[in-house]
Order: sequence, then C-alpha cells, then structure tokens
Amino acid sequence: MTRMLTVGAAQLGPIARQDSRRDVVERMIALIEKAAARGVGLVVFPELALTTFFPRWFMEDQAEVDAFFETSMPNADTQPLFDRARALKIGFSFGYGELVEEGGETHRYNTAILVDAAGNIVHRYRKIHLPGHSEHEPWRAFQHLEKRYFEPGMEPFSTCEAFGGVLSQAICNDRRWPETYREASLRGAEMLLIGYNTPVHYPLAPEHDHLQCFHNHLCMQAGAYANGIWVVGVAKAGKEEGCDLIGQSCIIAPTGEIVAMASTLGDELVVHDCDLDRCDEIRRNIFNFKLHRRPDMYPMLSAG
Ligand code: CDV
Repeated sequence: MTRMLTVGAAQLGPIARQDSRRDVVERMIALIEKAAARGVGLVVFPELALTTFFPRWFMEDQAEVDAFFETSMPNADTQPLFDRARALKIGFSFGYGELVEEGGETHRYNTAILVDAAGNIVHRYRKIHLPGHSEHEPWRAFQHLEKRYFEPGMEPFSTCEAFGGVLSQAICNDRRWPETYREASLRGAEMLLIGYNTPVHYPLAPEHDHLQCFHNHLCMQAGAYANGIWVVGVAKAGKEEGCDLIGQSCIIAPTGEIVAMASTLGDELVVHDCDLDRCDEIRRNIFNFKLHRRPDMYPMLSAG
C-alpha cells in the first residue's frame, strides 16, 4: 500500500503594503477552497504570507516594524483561515513574522507553522539562515533587512509526524544550503515545505539576476535528489511594491524531478499526489546513508 499525500503548492501573487491581513486571508481561503475541490490534504503557502515583504524597507520606528508581526497564532485575522480549513478537513502551512515573549525577553522570528486537518499547529520552524544586512544601505534599489528585523532561529531543523508521513519545514534562503535538506533527511523527513520571497534583482551580484529562477530550482531539485525527499517550494511572486519576485512554485519528487509547477506570477494552486514511499527509491539505493555515507570523513561539515 502506498502512502499518498495530495499536496497543493499555493503561490501568492503580490501583497501591497496597504493590504490588510483580512484581504490576504481571503485570498488564502479561496486557494484552500480550490484545493479542497481537488482532493488536496495539505496546502503550502509562502514565507511571510500575511503581509508584503517588509524587510525591503528601512524603518527606524520599531512600532512601524512591529505592525508586520503577529503576537499570537491563530489570531483574530487568521482565525477564519483556520476555521475554513478545519471545516474542509484540510491542513496547511504558512510563514509569518512572529513576535513572542520568551524568558522575559521580546523576540522576533521569521517563522513557519504547519497546521493539521483538525486545526492544530503541529510544527513550528524559525528561519535559521537569515540573508541580507542590518543597516540601511541606500545604494541598493531596495533593502533586504532580515538581519535587522529578525533573530535567527536557534532550534535546529526538526520534523513532525503528520499527514501520514514525516514532514519538515524550511524558509526561503534555507533552500540554498545543502545542510538544510541533509539535516531534515537524516532526521527522517520525507517532505520539506519551503516558502520563499526571492527578488529577481540581487544587488550584490546583479550579473546573476537572469539566473534567479535557475538557482531556485537548481538548489531545491539537488536537495530533493541527494536526500531522497519531496520538496514543496512556494513563492510569493510578481511585482510587489515595485520589486519583482520570482514565481515558479513547484513540487519536486525525491528523484529531483519537478512534477508540478506554477506558470503565473499570481495566486495559483498546483497539485500533485505525492507518494511518500518514493523516498525509498533514493534512500535504499544511490543515497543509502547507512551503507555509503562516510560522516567520519567530513569533519569540516560540523566544524563551524
Ligand atoms: N527571503 C529570502 O530569504 N530571500 C533570499 C534573497 C535575499 C536572496 C533568498 O535566498 O531567496
């Protein structure tokens, strides 16, 4: 018997700065309803799905920054999403700015959560690889201030048993790092959910702008194949506040093949029936870690 999970990669088109959470949640619910009609069990939304990608602006007023964060989840704005998904018996994941009091201190993370079909948050991930910079760099066409507005997540990549398999989450820049997939795979993950916001223009190496879509798929396909893991990569796409974001949200099989891909830069759902047992095609063969992997020979990998 196969373990089939029908997954929907729910790409979101641009979100304007003035759009409210309620506006966005309405769009997410529309995608959830579409997914339910197509027999989907899990819908994956992008990084920072509830707002515009705010790290593109330098803001000195912390209150202005904090307006982009959620202090509880679910909250009044997202509850309708949780309610509709639960009524349709469909699970989902999405990213948001998390503002939390822990150990008597305020923390801000770039976070993603996974919610099961009964509406329970079953997994939380705080972004480990934060790209960008901390100070205002006016020479850039737009800022990428993730290092200013977020702390890096301090919990290693983790997994959860849900949807009949073992799932893990990562966020945007994490997908470029081979360690992300290997850590998740070593922990037994069979599917990795990754939301992203990736501008076409990369100010530090504009000569690579034309390679953004290629690099997006290159790293996720390589990560899927070398670790025998399903990868669901989901974009916030299109021209958002004057900044072009790549699309090409996709579902990638453990063989590294793209089996479904978005073809627009707007709200779009692509669906695939993912057989979680297909991870074994790779893990029992070419990348049988127990048989062939030589961790003793890679001491630099954990040297820091
Ligand atoms: N949101 C991101 O992490 N974006 C980065 C950009 C800055 C390169 C990415 O890796 O796609």
